[in-house]
Amino acid sequence: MLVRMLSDILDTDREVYAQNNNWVSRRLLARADNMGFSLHDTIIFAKTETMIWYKNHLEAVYCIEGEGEIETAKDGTVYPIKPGTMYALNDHDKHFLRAFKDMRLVCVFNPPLKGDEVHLEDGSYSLSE
Ligand code: 9YT
Repeated sequence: MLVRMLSDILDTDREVYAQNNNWVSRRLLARADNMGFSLHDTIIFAKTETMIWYKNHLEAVYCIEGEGEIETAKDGTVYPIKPGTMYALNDHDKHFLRAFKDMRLVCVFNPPLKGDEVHLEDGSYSLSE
């Protein structure tokens, strides 16, 4: 059984800031935990826009606080995000993520992140070696 508090991982190497400081991701479960997915408690900071294209991963996102939107790159469809919204990038969908207020998101990645990844320039995470 794994039991962890968010407070246990703050200020550790499981707390990872985006290089542009658009978000901070607290990796509650990572690859070494051998669950087959990683689980993150992520804050997207207000007034930011992030281009994301997880070519190597599937991600599901559940919003528990804040307000924002995603816009698909393929056809410009905009989906509002508020507490209770879930979206799943089941087609590796390239998109823009915007936060109007700080958004707190629970994120699940398959395959799991190693835990220290930040976005590459193309908006992806590399596949952990
Ligand atoms: C929703 C999203 O993908 N935000 C970027 C950070 C990422 N989810 C992470 O590593 O927690």
